[in-house]
Amino acid sequence: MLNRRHFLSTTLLAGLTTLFTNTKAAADQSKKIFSSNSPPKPVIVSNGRKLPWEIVNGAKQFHLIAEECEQEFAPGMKVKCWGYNGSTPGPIIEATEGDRVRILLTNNLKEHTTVHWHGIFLPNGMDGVGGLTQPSIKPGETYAYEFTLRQHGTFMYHPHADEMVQMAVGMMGMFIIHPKEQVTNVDRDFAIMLHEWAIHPGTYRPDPAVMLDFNIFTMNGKVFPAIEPMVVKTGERVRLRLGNLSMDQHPMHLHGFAFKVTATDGGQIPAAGQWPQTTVPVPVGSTRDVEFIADEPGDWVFHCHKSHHTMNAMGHDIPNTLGVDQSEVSQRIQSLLPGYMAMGEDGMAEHAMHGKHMTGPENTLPMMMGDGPFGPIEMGGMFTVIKVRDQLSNYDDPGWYEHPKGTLPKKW
Ligand SMILES: [Cu+2]
Repeated sequence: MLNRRHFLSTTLLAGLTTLFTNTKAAADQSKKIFSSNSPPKPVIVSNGRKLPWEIVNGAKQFHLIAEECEQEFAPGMKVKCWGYNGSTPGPIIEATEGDRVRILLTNNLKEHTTVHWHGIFLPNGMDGVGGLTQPSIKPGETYAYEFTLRQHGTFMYHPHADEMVQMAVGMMGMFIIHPKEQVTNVDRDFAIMLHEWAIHPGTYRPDPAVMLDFNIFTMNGKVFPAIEPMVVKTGERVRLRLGNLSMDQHPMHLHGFAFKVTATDGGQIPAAGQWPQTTVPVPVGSTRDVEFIADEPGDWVFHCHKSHHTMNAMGHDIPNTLGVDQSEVSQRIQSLLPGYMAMGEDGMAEHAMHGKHMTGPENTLPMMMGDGPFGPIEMGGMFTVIKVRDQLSNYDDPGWYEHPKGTLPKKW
């Protein structure tokens, strides 16, 4: 017993020491414990794309194009954004520790830009800060960034020029660096960029002047139910890589499992420092990797726990009319303010389908949408489903979960 206790306290001490020394040492230590020879599996990008590369002069060469793009957040809503290579977020850059990478950035915007490699260790001149480490890249120009990847983890890219505007309208992407050897055996490795937007009902462009009052919340540039579900086989180890360059923290909550936070954009967290959680706050300007074993089949929800972030197209400056009979009032206000919509008398659910049976403004999604096997799900925005199944022949959407007999709540 004494020996065991001694062993435990030494292990704990070793863990804590590692936590506060440098991340490289921590990564080396965990490699010794978990090392396997299988190469890392490629990351999965629901609704997204990866940036292709080719070897040119001894480096993996990628080509990012900064440009305006039309992004469909969900059927019924197309937004004029700025992004990379035709989408926001831009395609994921995926590489391996030790790679020499060369990333060309062509600026097809009407104003200057740069690209900063968030969290990545590199020579100062490659850091992409307009005015400080390089001149801004003018419209029509192409610059080449080149460096060797010295770490692994989940990182991001975004402009460091007119940031307030360029990030508010969608210029961002994720940069995944795999370890040379797989550190833990992850079966399904999903990358999700979280973002929030101020798109006033009836308009087509995000408003970069808004600081707090966002009304559209996306995962990889889509809102629920246009977000593809994550499909997993029972027993598989799942990693979710979450990135956030929006103006708010997003507390991302998983149903059915507890996960451990295994890494941030600062590096890998040694086992002793990995907290079990069901909600991981993803702070502004950071990434979080979480891992869990999907050992219970079902349709499990993964969503932001700020309840306004699982709604679409919501105006937040509405009066509170819970408990108020307003059948006449709404009509009178609508004659002065077309498109006016008050909170419901008994709650918001009556607005779930406002795009369907009430006339909403043009290019504006219902606040809550998505039908499940039992009725409307009454969610939108930053909300998706992880579908865990015992039997899978491929990872296509398997449809809704069929609950075994006796595992549903009974009407009493
Ligand atoms: Cu959120």
